[in-house]
Amino acid sequence: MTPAAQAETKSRATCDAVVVGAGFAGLYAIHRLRELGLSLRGFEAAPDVGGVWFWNRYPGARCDVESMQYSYGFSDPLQQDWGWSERFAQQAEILSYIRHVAERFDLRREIAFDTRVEAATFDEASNLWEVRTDRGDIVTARFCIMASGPLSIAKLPEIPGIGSFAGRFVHTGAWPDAPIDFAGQRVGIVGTGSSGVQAVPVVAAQAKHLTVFQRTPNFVIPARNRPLDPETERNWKADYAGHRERARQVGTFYEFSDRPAMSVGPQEREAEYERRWREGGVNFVHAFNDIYLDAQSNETAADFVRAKIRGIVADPAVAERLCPKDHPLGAKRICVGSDYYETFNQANVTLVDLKDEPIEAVTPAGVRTGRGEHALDMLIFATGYDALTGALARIDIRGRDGLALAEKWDGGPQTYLGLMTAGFPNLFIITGPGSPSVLVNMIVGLEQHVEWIARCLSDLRTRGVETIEAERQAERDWVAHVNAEADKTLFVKAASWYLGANVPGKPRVFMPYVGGIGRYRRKCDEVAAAGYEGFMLGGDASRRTSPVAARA
Ligand code: N01
Repeated sequence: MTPAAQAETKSRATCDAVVVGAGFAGLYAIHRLRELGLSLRGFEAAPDVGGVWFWNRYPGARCDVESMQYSYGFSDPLQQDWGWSERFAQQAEILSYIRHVAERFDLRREIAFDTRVEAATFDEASNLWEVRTDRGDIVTARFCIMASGPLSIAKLPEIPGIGSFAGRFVHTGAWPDAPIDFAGQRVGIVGTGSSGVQAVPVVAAQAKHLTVFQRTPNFVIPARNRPLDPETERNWKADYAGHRERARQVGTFYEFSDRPAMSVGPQEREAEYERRWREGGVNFVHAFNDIYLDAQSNETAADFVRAKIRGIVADPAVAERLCPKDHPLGAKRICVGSDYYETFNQANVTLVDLKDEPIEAVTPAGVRTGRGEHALDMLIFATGYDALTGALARIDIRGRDGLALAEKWDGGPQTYLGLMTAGFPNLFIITGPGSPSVLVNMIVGLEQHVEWIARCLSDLRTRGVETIEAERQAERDWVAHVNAEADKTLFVKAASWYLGANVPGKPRVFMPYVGGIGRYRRKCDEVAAAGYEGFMLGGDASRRTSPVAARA
């Protein structure tokens, strides 16, 4: 607790469940758990709903999952009423959608905004969690639902002198509300992942000069964004239920191939890549079914993209610096952009290759690399997140025997099914490590988690059970399975944020589950159907007078 909060406890309350975070996951959790009749308290650090879509207001921010797929599937009237304007929705439109959902289902009612959860402590005598916030709230709850997001802790690079910069600096993941005018400005962007790739062309179109500081070039597939055509929308809406059902097995629909890349000749392979490149989007990486699995097959796709870069970028030296060569295509999250490579043909854009000239310091006047100072008025850090574990580590979460989650996960996250972690009863994690999470359409993933948790809490109530907790052996087996599945793929061949490689000192563990959401969903359902196999059920709810027990 902050000193101010320590001085005064603002409010004390008791409820069935605390929900941390009011992005897509937290809002759906509130909706679903409210339907069960549970009393709830939600906390959100931002002033409003939206999660990553609240904070990622940087220029060019849009989703790379098609808008007809990137929306909730739990309400047919909602999905029939809402209309998207583009193939890939912009951040502002997605945020409007989330706000619409919050209003339509009256979801803000239980949520305290501008309030950050600082600690959650499990009390073994009562089997209750005590949750504390930076505003001095203390809430006692049977269940804690962590919907704090896998990509919500923006990571500024650890560069000396960062605070000395005389101009303005911003992180793409914590973008200010008021628009920033780049006209006449010398702007620097550090980072060329999905966020940087989206921001570069938009900033370059306005700024006097843009300097892009690139440490690792990424593979960028053109989005080919366009207005959503009414026929596509009509077709989707005519069978939305069917589409959603199929999405539950695959996450996002792509044109999945059943052929390995080397099973066809070079001309046919090239034609297939070309067709998908023209169509745009992540569909490109599904041209063959072994792009993520086989190094030789992957190299054919990587070669295709590198040839495109060399064809688009006029200066051969710049083109070469933009060509990714140190990791397989897709092993770092594939980027989807609009005119990204074309932007480097503009006279007002400079690419700085940090492999040639590493950043030494940020100075009051700009960025100093091994080759001199780049003078700047404004600096944008598109440097990513402390992914998957960052938001949980920031909260002082203590389970049995006072064990801190951060301490338990010191060598890497350990979960059973990505949903719970042993020693922390009744604490659920939505789209955390050990679940498909960031590897699938996030909304499909979080709906599956929320629905599983809702079913679980309903079952516990029916049985008069007070606690559910992952068994240590089940957790060990699951972590081993998650690692074994990752090791079969090329994902582990890149120093990516999936592995925590972007955060100095973070253990290198491949965190999301690559086994596919259909398979994962079946496993979760089987576990529940078998009486929550691998979980320990404990306590007798009938002894208690908590709201949960009262209704049991
Ligand atoms: O972050 P990133 P992001 N000095 O971690 C560089 C989702 N997303 O915000 O690769 C210099 O991918 C770093 O370099 P390197 C999506 O899942 C989706 O772009 O570590 N550079 C890298 O280039 C995505 O994957 C959408 O060598 C430094 C960049 O900063 C995830 O969010 C849009 C550095 C960080 O890239 C994160 O994307 C946006 C340093 N000290 C985001 N530290 C869409 O739906 C880091 N970098 C389209």
